Amino acid sequence: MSKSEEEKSEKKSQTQTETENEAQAEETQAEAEAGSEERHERRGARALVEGLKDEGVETMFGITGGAVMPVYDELYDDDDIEHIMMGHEQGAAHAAEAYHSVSGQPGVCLATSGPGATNLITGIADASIDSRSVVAITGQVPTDLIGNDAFQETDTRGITMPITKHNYLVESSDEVPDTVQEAFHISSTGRPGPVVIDLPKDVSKGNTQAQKRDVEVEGYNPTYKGHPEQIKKAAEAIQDAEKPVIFAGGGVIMAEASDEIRELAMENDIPVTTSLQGLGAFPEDHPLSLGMLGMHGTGYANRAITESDLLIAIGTRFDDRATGKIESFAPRAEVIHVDIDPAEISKNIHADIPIVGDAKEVTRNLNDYIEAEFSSPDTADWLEKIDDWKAKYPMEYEDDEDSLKPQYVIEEIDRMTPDDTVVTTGVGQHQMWAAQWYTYKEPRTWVSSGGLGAMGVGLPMAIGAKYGAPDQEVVCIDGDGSFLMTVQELSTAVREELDITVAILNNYYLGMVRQWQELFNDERYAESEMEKLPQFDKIAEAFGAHGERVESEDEVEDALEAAFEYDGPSVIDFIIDPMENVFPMVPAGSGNDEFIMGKGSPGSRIS
Ligand SMILES: Cc1ncc(C[n+]2csc(CCOP(=O)(O)OP(=O)(O)O)c2C)c(N)n1
Repeated sequence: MSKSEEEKSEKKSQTQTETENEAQAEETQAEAEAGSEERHERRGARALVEGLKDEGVETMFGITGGAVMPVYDELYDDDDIEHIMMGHEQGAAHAAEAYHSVSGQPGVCLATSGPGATNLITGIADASIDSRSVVAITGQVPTDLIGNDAFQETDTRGITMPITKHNYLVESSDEVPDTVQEAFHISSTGRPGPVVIDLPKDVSKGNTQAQKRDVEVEGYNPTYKGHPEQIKKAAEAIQDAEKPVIFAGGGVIMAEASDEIRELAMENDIPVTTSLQGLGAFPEDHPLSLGMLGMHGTGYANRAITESDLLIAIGTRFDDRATGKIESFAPRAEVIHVDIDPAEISKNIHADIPIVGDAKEVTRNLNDYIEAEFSSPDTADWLEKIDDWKAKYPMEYEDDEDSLKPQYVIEEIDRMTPDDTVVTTGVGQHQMWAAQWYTYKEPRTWVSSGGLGAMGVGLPMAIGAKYGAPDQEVVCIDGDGSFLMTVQELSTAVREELDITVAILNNYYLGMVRQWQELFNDERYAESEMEKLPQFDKIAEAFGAHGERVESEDEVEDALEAAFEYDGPSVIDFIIDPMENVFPMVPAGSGNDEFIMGKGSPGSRIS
């Protein structure tokens, strides 16, 4: 053999060996993979729990039942996920919502088929309209019984279709890993929202070897970056404005954009108002804060909006409680609208400068543009005018000696709690007083049902909030009617030894309804009086919580101190003036410029 032939032959045998080695390696890997797949042969329910862990879930709220038992069976000896057994599935859904609101992480709730699933509905609808990331897992009857009116069967997918961002009926155990991954992805990205995973019992009991893959959801591609030309246009409009107002919605908080909003406001001397869900987006003790706008917003926020020439609306859907009569809302303003959900742009209020994108990213870019290429507007005269309105329409109430005023109780709670305290509420007058009289300074400190307005959310939300923010004080400011709707969750709080305080503003009325009846129905108090209410302090004690009843101002401080010091759930029943109303108020159907400051008050009408 010549030298070159020798070399060739050597090379050939080397290549052969390499190829053989590679083939063997591939075979070994394939065997290993097969082995690991075999090791990963598990029930659908196990695959679900593994998926939850992969998504970082540490806490979930729920109640067991027939169709979801395999999932609970998997949780039985799992140390990584803490499951909180609630008193009612509605409570589980609200707790999951609040968990997301305070922590920014998706909240997870779990229920059985049929009544378990339908009991989640209020919380799912609430999460949908208030844009909260909730993954609701429901058991379902076995696939071969679906459609047969089987025991505890409801069409969960059909029922939740209009109130979810997306929902799944999982048809085979092999689909479980991808479904979990997709569900969390869809729920927590873009505009947050609820996603339902409906899991038939045979699917959770059946075996699968399927592993999670990196899934891409076709057609789902939220836009985070705002269009640079639009952002430039916005920066220019801000520079030229004489009477600008920033309107921050809940989207600011969801997008963690509070710092950017503060910078935009403070660097350019622009006043800020918030929606109900935007409370905490901007510190309310700052001179540029106008507080909340809308039906029970401050007189000065509503006047400023009405006179403004540039409205910078960020992360808000222009709810009608915020806008009042659309034609009278910001009639003189050019509108910049930043929202991650393109469907919100020009839905209720026409946007002159629409920007689809993430509130944080867009506002940061906007700040950069203003700094680099534009200048700040001159708002000195505008701020002076606003100060005049602050003096003319102050937030005030009549503090008479004979009765306990709800506003006073809230001021005391405000004074006695740290800035990062989380406040949850039910729905009604107490909710509006809590919005008006507690000074929110930080994002993720206000949790309430804004869009759906669901009574009963306060206590379960306080429970969810405590898990989402375990080191923060949690206070639920509740109404007597709202508290009664989910009072059973006291058993959850006691069992879990949760350090939360419930302050009931008890007016022995469905107060907000009574207020409307007084003002607009000739004082015809149809079915709004709550005679013979149970004694809530005794109820608290019966559940094993700390309970107190307070009837006068001089007992307030001591009672609150005792509650905050008590290491576990406390309930204080504050017996308040039953005829107290929430003011200012924009009567339904009126423009925000038609607010009244009190009963019989002419209020403010801008000529
Ligand atoms: C689940 C539910 N049912 C009915 C209503 C209608 N509603 C709105 S406020 C309200 C009264 C609330 O009473 P309460 O909880 O005692 O609070 P208050 O207004 O007295 O502070 C009612 C019945 C609602 N918002 N939610």
